[in-house]
Amino acid sequence: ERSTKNINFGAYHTLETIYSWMDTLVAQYPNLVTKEEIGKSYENRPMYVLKFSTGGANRPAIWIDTGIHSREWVSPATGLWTANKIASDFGSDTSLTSLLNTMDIYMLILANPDGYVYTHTNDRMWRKTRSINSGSSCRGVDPNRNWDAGFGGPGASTSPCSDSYHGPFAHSEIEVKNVVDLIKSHGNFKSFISVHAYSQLLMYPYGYTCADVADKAELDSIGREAAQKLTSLYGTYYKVGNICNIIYPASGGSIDWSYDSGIKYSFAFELRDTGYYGFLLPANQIIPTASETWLALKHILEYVRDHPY
Ligand code: PAY
Ligand code: ZN
Repeated sequence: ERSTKNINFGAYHTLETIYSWMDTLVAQYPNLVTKEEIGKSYENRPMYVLKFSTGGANRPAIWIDTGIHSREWVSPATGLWTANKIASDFGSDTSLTSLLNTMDIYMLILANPDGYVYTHTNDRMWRKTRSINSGSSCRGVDPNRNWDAGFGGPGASTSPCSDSYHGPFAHSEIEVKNVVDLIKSHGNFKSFISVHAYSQLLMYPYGYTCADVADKAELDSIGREAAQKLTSLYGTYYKVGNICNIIYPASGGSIDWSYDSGIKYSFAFELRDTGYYGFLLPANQIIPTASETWLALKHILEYVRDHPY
């Protein structure tokens, strides 16, 4: 497009356009939004988080990442819309405003920048990172099997050619390590939300085991209420449950790691659809997807705000 000022939220964009739009957002809302580089990707691209903060020092915070799997394009597209929504509603939406008066929100919109670029240039169906695997001609590690949470367990592959390859060791992927380092050094995250597509699910831990988490009852009820709000907009049906039971066992996932690191309100979304278009969700569904998802996100955010721990 001619200008990122007029970015079309109803279209899919390249990494370059998304990164330059971030600067536009920061310029438009300098008292709320900053852009911070959390490190570089394997191929040396910067990884940026958008931080929404009204001040304070190390306030309790909410983490939202999109695009960890590069082919799931509606995820970062929803992230863009959501970042703009948070910035533009601040000051007028009383609930969001009260939240931002006591908490910060961090959004990592492109959690797998190398993979994202590769889906634009070479292979639309690329899921993993782009790191070189020693002893194999197959590249990439599944960045949602690489976290130090049941690493190497069920639902992860030992084969570098697999789409669910867990990698040589936990946090081997610099993209994962950058997030782990930020979350640990910050030390005050209360919620961790990872956004994938597709399947229309709202999930909580665990994926590495089908055993219940200690907070299952609470997470399940938050998830159900959030999904109900999502459905209220257009009738989109979501299932709610723990990863292992409602999709499949999957070890080394991000929200299992965050939960086991003490971040109780850990959730993962699988956005639209249920497989008709799958990863190739038409762009005219981006804004409806983001709009309905926002209702669920807002419910989680408000719950976290109202239940300090
Ligand atoms: O945290 O979302 C989670 C765990 C389950 C996902 C995973 O395999 O990492 C589910 C898949 C995903 O979003 O990556 C589902 C999609 C449709 C796929 O690639 O199979
Ligand atoms: Zn995914």
